[in-house]
Amino acid sequence: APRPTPADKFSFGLWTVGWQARDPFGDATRPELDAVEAVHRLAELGAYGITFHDDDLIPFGADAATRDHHIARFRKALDETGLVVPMVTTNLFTHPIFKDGGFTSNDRDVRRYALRKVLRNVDLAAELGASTFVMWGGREGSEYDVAKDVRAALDRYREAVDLLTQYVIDRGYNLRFALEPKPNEPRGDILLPTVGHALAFISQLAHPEMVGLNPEVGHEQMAGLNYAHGIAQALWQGKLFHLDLNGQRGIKYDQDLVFGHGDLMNAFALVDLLENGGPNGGPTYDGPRHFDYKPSRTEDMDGVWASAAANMSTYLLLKERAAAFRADPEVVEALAASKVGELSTPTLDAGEGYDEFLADRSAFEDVDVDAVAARGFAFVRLNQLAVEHLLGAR
Ligand code: 3MF
Ligand code: MG
Ligand code: MG
Ligand code: MG
Repeated sequence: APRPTPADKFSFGLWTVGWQARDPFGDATRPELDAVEAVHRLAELGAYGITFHDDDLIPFGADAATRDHHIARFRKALDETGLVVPMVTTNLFTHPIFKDGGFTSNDRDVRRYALRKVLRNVDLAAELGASTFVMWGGREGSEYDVAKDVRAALDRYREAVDLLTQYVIDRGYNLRFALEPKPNEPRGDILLPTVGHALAFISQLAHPEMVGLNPEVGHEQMAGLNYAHGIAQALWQGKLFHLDLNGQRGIKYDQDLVFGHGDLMNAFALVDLLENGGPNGGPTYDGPRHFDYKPSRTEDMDGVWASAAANMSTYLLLKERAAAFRADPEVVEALAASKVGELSTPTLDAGEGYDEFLADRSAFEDVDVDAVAARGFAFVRLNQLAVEHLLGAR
């Protein structure tokens, strides 16, 4: 497999390789991982960045001296390795105070506390040079429809995000926010459950240009949705600020498997989209290729590092396979036969208004509907070529 280098822009959450594999039914299966060791090991594996929640680095409730100590050690490790911090995020889900949410808790004291926790962490993000601040509202939701006024919750969510964007503007920070949708878990239902909901929410904000998305593979797939489609729409709307790559097998709990260890065909389409701009070579994504996965509970520490490496090598293999797919003359011919490029041709002629369009008999009156309906699109042949490239058979 190809060896990753910092130029590939792979980054990992500190909470991913650091996960001790505690789950709702079982205790930790692995020891604590020191943040400094995580930085060194990830750098050795060829990553370029590391991301974290405030509480991953600094224990919740630590005093100022302890906080400074943890930040200083972490900074030193970054300096020693050249690893960067492209993104920072806040934990508003672990501590019991957030059991009914942070920005949208029914309890106003909790909302004020949550917002202060985030503001403090926004300062740290700017200090460490991050350009993206991710917000996953994992506890912003409910189990009981009668207990949550969703419209009021969205007002409070907007109020919080508007305060944060104004703060960043006034401080002159080079920071944008990225909302991370998720349909459920740990709440029965979470607000902003999908890419589409989050995009619609952003349109209601005071500074929509400063807020985009951090879509996660598994989160969209938990809702039965097509991740590559969601990413394509986020790119189309200029809202793909960051992403969480991992693997998920179907509509079930959030599995956080290694990237590609779920829907591999969709991962192939995704990498083709990010790297080549998709079928017709549209805009690509040049931000971090960020992994938010969990080394499975069955793994020891060797397994943790093997799984971290697996994320990157799967991505690079898919990138190679996607390039080979694009370069294959048979694929070029199959794409044309399937009229994939024709979708980029505007439906109306240049300068054509509805008067000219209505006068064009060839568009309607003279159409041989049965003949047009009989044309096949040959999509299956095209997809089989993708499968063959993916399997290394071409
Ligand atoms: C939960 C997640 C989160 C977010 C993280 C970043 C713990 O399902 O995906 O990871 O990615 O909070 O903001
Ligand atoms: Mg997740
Ligand atoms: Mg997940
Ligand atoms: Mg995530």
